[in-house]
Amino acid sequence: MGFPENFLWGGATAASQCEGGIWEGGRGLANGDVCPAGPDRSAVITGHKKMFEMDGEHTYPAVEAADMYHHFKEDIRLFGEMGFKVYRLSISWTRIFPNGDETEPERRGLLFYKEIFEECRKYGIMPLVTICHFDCPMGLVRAHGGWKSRKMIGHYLRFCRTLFEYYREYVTYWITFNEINMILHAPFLGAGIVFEEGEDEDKVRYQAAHHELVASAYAVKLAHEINPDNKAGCMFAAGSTYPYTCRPEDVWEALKTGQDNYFFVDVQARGYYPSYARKRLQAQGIWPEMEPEDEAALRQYPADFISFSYYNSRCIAAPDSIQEEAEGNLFRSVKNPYLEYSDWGWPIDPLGLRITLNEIYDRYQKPLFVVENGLGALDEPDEQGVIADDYRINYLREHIRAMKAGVEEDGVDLMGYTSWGCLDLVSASSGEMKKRYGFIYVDKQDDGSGTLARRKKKSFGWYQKVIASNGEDLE
Ligand code: BGP
Repeated sequence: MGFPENFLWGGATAASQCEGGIWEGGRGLANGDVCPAGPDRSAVITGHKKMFEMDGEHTYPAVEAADMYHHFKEDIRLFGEMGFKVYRLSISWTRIFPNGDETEPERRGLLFYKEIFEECRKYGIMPLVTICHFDCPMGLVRAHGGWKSRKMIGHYLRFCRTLFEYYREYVTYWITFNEINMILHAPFLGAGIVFEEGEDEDKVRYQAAHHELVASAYAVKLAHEINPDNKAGCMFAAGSTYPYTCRPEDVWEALKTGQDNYFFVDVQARGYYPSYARKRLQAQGIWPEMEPEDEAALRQYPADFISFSYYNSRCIAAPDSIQEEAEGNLFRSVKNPYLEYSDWGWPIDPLGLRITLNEIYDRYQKPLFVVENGLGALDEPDEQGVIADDYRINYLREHIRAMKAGVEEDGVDLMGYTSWGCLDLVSASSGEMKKRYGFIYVDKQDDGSGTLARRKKKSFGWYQKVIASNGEDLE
């Protein structure tokens, strides 16, 4: 009973949010580098303000981030001390192909990740690699407008092939794109897209989504060809959509919003565009342009597993019912009066994780992997430097309990759990360092000050016990 014996406990990060060192090792500029902190961030990440290089007026948190580029040995040692079985990380595309269109990879970038994987191996930690986590070479943004262009498929697959071949003996678990559905909500961050004046934004979004979906299918094919042991999964920002009331109009609106979210996984896991999407996109005149072989590729190479982030559920009301809006993971939703909210206004809903697990498993019947979950909070060290993050422990405990019930009582096939930002890093939505998720505190402040020293929070020892007991000891 409880979690399966080989359950994969661990933590997750993304290159652009933790590495820094953006001018080192021959690395090229990426979209995440030019997303500033502060009030302009939202317009930049949503593709409504063009920022192709850094200017003197803004600060750019990805430049140094948590400086994992120089601290990775210490960081992975700490992950090992916590007992991680798996570490989810992403590979910075521009460390391997600085401009995105080179034919030969950059050796220094390849060696950097090889060292990371060797370090993981020392502690018996299996890497789970996100090939593209909010990452697009600026060279390809300038040349092609990011994923607006079909040309991206070829560049992405060259990147995939390089990784699958070079890291063949280190990595067998891959995720093709992080939160692929985020292309609808943060198209510059997700896919290097900036809208031109007068462009039909939804048409652009769904065309770019189609390119990513086809690229993802071919990546699955390539992963299997290069190493039959490879497992390649899809990944989306999940969280069940609740109707605000039982009024049928609210239920209908919630169902439609849920479909918009499941659209990507419907294609990646089932292998075809669902009929609701076909009808709606055609009715709006934004059915994507396709090559004749695309639909066959989607069918032939579905994802091996479904991974997702879960931070909160969403609550949706019919447009004619005006309700207070809630924050939460770049999605708009209505404030759910039954839930508590985090320091950043995100709802906290552990049972929602169990509901979400059931919903996804019922829908696809494929192995699932929770690859992000956690609480972004203000952590203040006391005079002794102790960070007593009991609020984080409480959040994680309740979510792990809900997940356990999903496995034990509902029979969901769950491979593992990697909590988000196991080490403090830059927030994707706000660009802040002070929105912290980690078990490990990083002394880096929003004004750029700090020694970058690492310090264990109270949750560090707690998670260590959770892992050692395979999720039994949650106190
Ligand atoms: C997801 C992303 C992550 C991460 C997380 C937390 O959307 O995949 O990259 O950042 O959310 O969100 P935030 O950093 O905005 O608090």
